[in-house]
Amino acid sequence: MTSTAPRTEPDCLFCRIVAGGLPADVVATSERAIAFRDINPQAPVHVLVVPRDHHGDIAQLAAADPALLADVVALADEVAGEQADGQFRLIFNSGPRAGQSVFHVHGHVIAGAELGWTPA
Ligand code: DGP
Repeated sequence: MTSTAPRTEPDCLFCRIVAGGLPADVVATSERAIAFRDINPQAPVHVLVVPRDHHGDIAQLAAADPALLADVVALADEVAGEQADGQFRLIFNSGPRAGQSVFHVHGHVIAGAELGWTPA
Protein backbone atom coordinates (compact mmCIF):
# COMPACT_ATOMS: atom_id res chain seq x y z
CA MET A 1 0.00 0.00 0.00
CA THR A 2 1.27 3.46 -0.80
CA SER A 3 -0.43 6.82 -0.55
CA THR A 4 2.42 8.81 -2.08
CA ALA A 5 2.16 10.39 -5.53
CA PRO A 6 3.59 8.25 -8.34
CA ARG A 7 7.14 8.95 -9.44
CA THR A 8 6.88 10.57 -12.83
CA GLU A 9 9.02 11.81 -15.72
CA PRO A 10 7.87 15.14 -17.18
CA ASP A 11 8.17 14.18 -20.86
CA CYS A 12 6.78 10.64 -20.54
CA LEU A 13 3.65 9.85 -22.57
CA PHE A 14 2.44 7.12 -20.20
CA CYS A 15 3.10 9.27 -17.10
CA ARG A 16 0.76 11.81 -18.68
CA ILE A 17 -1.90 9.13 -19.25
CA VAL A 18 -1.47 7.89 -15.65
CA ALA A 19 -1.94 11.46 -14.41
CA GLY A 20 -5.07 11.95 -16.53
CA GLY A 21 -3.47 14.63 -18.66
CA LEU A 22 -3.96 12.64 -21.86
CA PRO A 23 -7.10 10.65 -22.71
CA ALA A 24 -7.02 6.86 -22.79
CA ASP A 25 -9.58 4.06 -22.87
CA VAL A 26 -8.95 2.78 -19.35
CA VAL A 27 -10.33 -0.72 -18.77
CA ALA A 28 -9.03 -1.51 -15.26
CA THR A 29 -7.10 0.09 -12.45
CA SER A 30 -5.41 -0.93 -9.24
CA GLU A 31 -3.74 1.13 -6.59
CA ARG A 32 -0.36 1.05 -8.34
CA ALA A 33 -1.14 0.23 -11.99
CA ILE A 34 -3.57 1.09 -14.76
CA ALA A 35 -4.68 -0.73 -17.91
CA PHE A 36 -5.82 0.99 -21.10
CA ARG A 37 -6.43 -0.09 -24.69
CA ASP A 38 -3.53 0.15 -27.12
CA ILE A 39 -4.08 2.89 -29.70
CA ASN A 40 -3.01 0.47 -32.46
CA PRO A 41 -4.50 -2.91 -31.48
CA GLN A 42 -2.94 -6.10 -32.84
CA ALA A 43 -5.56 -8.51 -31.44
CA PRO A 44 -9.23 -8.45 -30.38
CA VAL A 45 -8.00 -7.60 -26.88
CA HIS A 46 -4.82 -5.49 -26.81
CA VAL A 47 -4.44 -3.66 -23.54
CA LEU A 48 -1.37 -2.01 -22.04
CA VAL A 49 -0.77 -2.52 -18.33
CA VAL A 50 1.37 0.22 -16.86
CA PRO A 51 2.70 0.86 -13.36
CA ARG A 52 1.78 4.33 -12.12
CA ASP A 53 5.42 4.86 -11.12
CA HIS A 54 7.81 5.59 -13.95
CA HIS A 55 10.35 2.85 -14.71
CA GLY A 56 11.96 2.58 -18.12
CA ASP A 57 11.66 -1.12 -18.84
CA ILE A 58 10.82 -4.44 -17.21
CA ALA A 59 14.37 -5.12 -15.98
CA GLN A 60 14.55 -1.72 -14.29
CA LEU A 61 11.13 -2.28 -12.73
CA ALA A 62 12.03 -5.78 -11.52
CA ALA A 63 15.25 -4.51 -9.94
CA ALA A 64 13.70 -1.44 -8.31
CA ASP A 65 10.30 -2.73 -7.19
CA PRO A 66 9.52 -6.43 -7.78
CA ALA A 67 6.24 -6.15 -5.88
CA LEU A 68 5.09 -3.55 -8.39
CA LEU A 69 5.94 -5.91 -11.26
CA ALA A 70 3.76 -8.50 -9.53
CA ASP A 71 0.96 -5.90 -9.36
CA VAL A 72 1.29 -5.31 -13.11
CA VAL A 73 1.03 -9.04 -13.81
CA ALA A 74 -1.99 -9.36 -11.50
CA LEU A 75 -3.77 -6.51 -13.30
CA ALA A 76 -2.97 -8.14 -16.66
CA ASP A 77 -4.60 -11.35 -15.43
CA GLU A 78 -7.65 -9.38 -14.25
CA VAL A 79 -7.96 -7.67 -17.65
CA ALA A 80 -7.73 -10.99 -19.49
CA GLY A 81 -10.47 -12.40 -17.27
CA GLU A 82 -12.74 -9.41 -17.83
CA GLN A 83 -12.06 -8.77 -21.53
CA ALA A 84 -11.48 -12.34 -22.76
CA ASP A 85 -11.49 -15.92 -21.48
CA GLY A 86 -8.69 -15.44 -18.99
CA GLN A 87 -5.99 -16.75 -21.34
CA PHE A 88 -3.48 -14.21 -22.51
CA ARG A 89 -0.02 -13.39 -23.73
CA LEU A 90 1.90 -10.72 -21.81
CA ILE A 91 4.68 -9.04 -23.78
CA PHE A 92 7.24 -6.56 -22.49
CA ASN A 93 9.35 -5.12 -25.28
CA SER A 94 12.66 -4.04 -23.77
CA GLY A 95 14.87 -1.80 -25.87
CA PRO A 96 14.40 -0.31 -29.35
CA ARG A 97 15.62 -3.40 -31.20
CA ALA A 98 12.97 -5.41 -29.37
CA GLY A 99 10.31 -2.95 -30.52
CA GLN A 100 10.04 -0.74 -27.45
CA SER A 101 8.90 2.74 -28.48
CA VAL A 102 7.54 4.12 -25.19
CA PHE A 103 10.12 4.07 -22.40
CA HIS A 104 7.74 3.71 -19.50
CA VAL A 105 7.47 -0.02 -18.85
CA HIS A 106 4.23 -1.55 -20.09
CA GLY A 107 2.98 -5.08 -20.61
CA HIS A 108 0.97 -5.77 -23.74
CA VAL A 109 -1.98 -8.01 -22.82
CA ILE A 110 -2.86 -9.86 -26.04
CA ALA A 111 -5.98 -12.03 -25.88
CA GLY A 112 -9.32 -12.89 -27.42
CA ALA A 113 -8.06 -15.07 -30.28
CA GLU A 114 -6.04 -18.18 -31.08
CA LEU A 115 -2.51 -16.83 -31.03
CA GLY A 116 0.21 -17.98 -33.37
CA TRP A 117 3.87 -17.68 -32.49
CA THR A 118 5.45 -14.99 -34.67
CA PRO A 119 8.08 -13.18 -32.61
CA ALA A 120 10.02 -11.71 -35.55
P1 DGP B 1 6.06 -0.63 -27.42
O1 DGP B 1 6.30 -0.56 -28.90
O2 DGP B 1 6.24 -2.01 -26.84
O3 DGP B 1 6.82 0.44 -26.67
O4 DGP B 1 4.51 -0.31 -27.25
C1 DGP B 1 4.00 0.98 -27.23
C2 DGP B 1 2.55 0.87 -27.54
O5 DGP B 1 1.92 2.04 -27.09
C3 DGP B 1 2.22 0.72 -29.01
O6 DGP B 1 1.61 -0.55 -29.24
C4 DGP B 1 1.27 1.84 -29.34
C5 DGP B 1 0.86 2.33 -27.96
N1 DGP B 1 0.65 3.77 -27.89
C6 DGP B 1 1.51 4.74 -28.29
N2 DGP B 1 1.00 5.95 -28.01
C7 DGP B 1 -0.21 5.72 -27.40
C8 DGP B 1 -1.21 6.59 -26.88
O7 DGP B 1 -1.11 7.81 -26.87
N3 DGP B 1 -2.31 5.99 -26.35
C9 DGP B 1 -2.45 4.63 -26.31
N4 DGP B 1 -3.58 4.15 -25.78
N5 DGP B 1 -1.53 3.79 -26.79
C10 DGP B 1 -0.41 4.33 -27.33
